[in-house]
Amino acid sequence: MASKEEFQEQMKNGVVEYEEDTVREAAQGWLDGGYDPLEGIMDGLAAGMEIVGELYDKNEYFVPEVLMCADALYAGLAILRPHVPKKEDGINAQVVIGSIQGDVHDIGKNLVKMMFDVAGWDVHDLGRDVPLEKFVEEQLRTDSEVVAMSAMMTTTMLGMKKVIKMIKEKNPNVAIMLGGAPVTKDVANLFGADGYAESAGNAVSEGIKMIARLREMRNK
Ligand code: B12
Repeated sequence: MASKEEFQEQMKNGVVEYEEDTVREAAQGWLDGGYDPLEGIMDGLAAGMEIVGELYDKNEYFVPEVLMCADALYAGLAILRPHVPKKEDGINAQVVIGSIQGDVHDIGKNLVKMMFDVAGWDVHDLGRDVPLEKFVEEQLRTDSEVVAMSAMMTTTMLGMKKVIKMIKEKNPNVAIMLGGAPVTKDVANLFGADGYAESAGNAVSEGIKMIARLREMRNK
């Protein structure tokens, strides 16, 4: 049987080389070896997608290759994701999440969604290319305290500012979190968001901080 490092490399390279079967086998081997599924997702699958991003930036990969890489990543995710344990001491909270209108990038959003999910939050996932008003409607429908939006393009990112304005007008007691490659803490502040996280790894802790501030304000 391959070692932990070997399985991790196979997942990473399998995503880069868009070899779905290799990724599936390595993900299964990772599970059979008793290794942490979340670590496999982040350090194997997502790490592979980072390399894909670099290849795309260097014009070595184009959209068709990248799409196949995304498929390979999702094939591995389908195997590992059901085995990520839910935290028992999760807080009682709801989040609406989606990739903003015009943006079909959803890999990062789905990783963030997974982190909220395993942390015990109720997650209302609107998917990708979500019309701006849909975020407002879903927040009102579910009465969620947090709305999390993802944008991967500088053009689509601007839609988030509009959503923040629309939500705050209807309901000021909502904490809005932004993320995605072109978004920075400064952009989030400028747009009037309440929170920002650079990666899926710290999205939940940022969400918890926002909720604590919100509940404190409500109790004043
Ligand atoms: C994969 C990919 C695609 C895939 C998407 C598949 C899918 N299902 O998602 C496909 C091939 C469809 C695609 C299409 C396009 N793409 Co593209 N794509 C990428 C690529 C290579 C990787 C993105 C990715 O998945 N990264 C891996 C994940 C794990 O990382 P992540 O998304 O950054 O997410 C992490 C954090 O950002 C954060 N995060 C993300 N969302 C959120 C949300 C919240 C709330 C929080 C807290 C955190 C958070 O947490 C995540 C995990 O840690 C990037 C290049 C890059 N370097 O980013 C280009 C990139 C995003 N694409 C780009 C472009 C231009 C396009 C196209 C216009 C290309 C074209 N000519 O058609 C189309 C646009 C389609 C559209 N309308 O959306 C540009 C955007 C440029 C810009 N700044 O505006 C990039 C940056 C490439 C480049 N350098 O030019 N793309």
